[in-house]
Order: sequence, then structure tokens, then C-alpha cells
Amino acid sequence: MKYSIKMRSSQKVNEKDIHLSGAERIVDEKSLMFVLEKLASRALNHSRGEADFINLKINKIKEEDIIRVKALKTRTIKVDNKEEGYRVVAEFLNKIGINNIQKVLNLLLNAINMRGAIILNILSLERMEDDWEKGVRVTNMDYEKEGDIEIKNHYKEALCLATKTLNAKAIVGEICISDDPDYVTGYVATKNEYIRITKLKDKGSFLGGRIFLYDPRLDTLENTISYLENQLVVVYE
Ligand code: PML
Ligand code: MG
Repeated sequence: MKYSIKMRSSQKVNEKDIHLSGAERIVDEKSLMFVLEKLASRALNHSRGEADFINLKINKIKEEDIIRVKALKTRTIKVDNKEEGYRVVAEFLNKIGINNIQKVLNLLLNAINMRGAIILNILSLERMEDDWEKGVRVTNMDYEKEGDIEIKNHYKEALCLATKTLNAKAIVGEICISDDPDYVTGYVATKNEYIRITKLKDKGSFLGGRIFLYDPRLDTLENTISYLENQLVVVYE
């Protein structure tokens, strides 16, 4: 028997819930209680601030509903400052065939406090998600092997998410800046690889977000969002 466990935490600021952290696992029954405790402890100790609200959700799942996907290959591009990092992102967008690169960069640099990602139509450069504040949140994924869960591993979690996301038929790229103020490494991803960029923001900055590059010729938006939100994916290395 397997279970999906999801954690999210938030803080109340001026009567508004501000997202702090989120994590999830797909685990065997025997690990359920152990993992629950670790995720709760992670929610209580986050660099974005102290949680006022923590949500832990457990769902029983069927093994046959899970698909297995191989993790994207990783390489790293070392840059000295964020401006150099943006140039790497710009080159990446150029390769994908996006003409108004500045528009995409601005969108990413203005993303703050979104729980999910922006879905950007690569032909019209329009945002496709219904809820612009929240974006689309990719969930229901984990690694095949249970790893260390006590401390957040930004790289590992992002690679898992990017692997699931780029496996969607119509998602042809992803750009991400971490929303964690202590974490300045971001990445871009294609269907073939995950490219880490060592600096995409200044330490201490709360900015951060994700953009999924959606090609409407490859699949419907409805199928794409449903896959991103609901399909159970286990990533192997
Ligand atoms: C996040 O904070 O959710 C994004 C983490 C990006 C990780 C980039 C990397 O180290 O490869
Ligand atoms: Mg985060």
C-alpha cells in the first residue's frame, strides 16, 4: 500500500495567508508516520518565517496509477552574478524561439509569493493559468527511492518537479528562481536536460517563481494542467 503525503505552511500577514513552504512524498505504508513527522518539523522550521498554519494531507493511492519517468540529466553553468545568470536564461529562451525575451524575464522577476507556476503560451506570450496569484502547482510526484527528507534539498526537489513537468507533452521548457531567500541557484530545463545556473538572484531576496513554457500545438491546456496537478509520477535516477 502506498500513500501520498502533502505538506504546506503559511503565515498570516494583514489577514492574508502568505505561502511559506510546501513538500510532498509518495511513501510505503511502513514509512508513513516517520515521514509525517519529518514534514511537520520542516514546516515549523523554514527560512521564510514562522508558520501560523500547517496543512498535512494524506491520500491512499493505487500503485497502478503511478507512472515512472527517468530524471533529466543535469549540468551546471557557473556565473559570477545574477546579470550573467539572466543572460544564460535569455539565450535559453532564444533557442526555444521566443521573440520577446525581456517580457518573459520581467514576468519571472516580478513573480513573488506564488504557490504554483506561470504557464506561458510560447506563441502568444500570454499567461494561460486561471488563477494568476496562485499559478498552477505541480504535485503528486516523488523519487522512487526514499531519500533524506529532514532537510530540504532544493536541487533534488526541483529536479523531481522539472522531470515531471517536462514530461508533459506540451511543456517545452521551464525557468525557475527559488523563492527561498537563502538560495540563489536557479535553473532552466528542456525535455533533455536540467541546467543549473549558480546565481539568479541576490541573497536575502524574497523574489522567486517558475514559468512553464507551453506550446499549444502539442496538447490542450486542460490536459496539460490535469497532468501537472494530478498524474502520479515517480522519478528514477
Ligand atoms: C525552490 O526553491 O523551490 C526552487 C529550487 C531551485 C533549485 C535549483 C538547483 O539547485 O538546481
Ligand atoms: Mg519554496
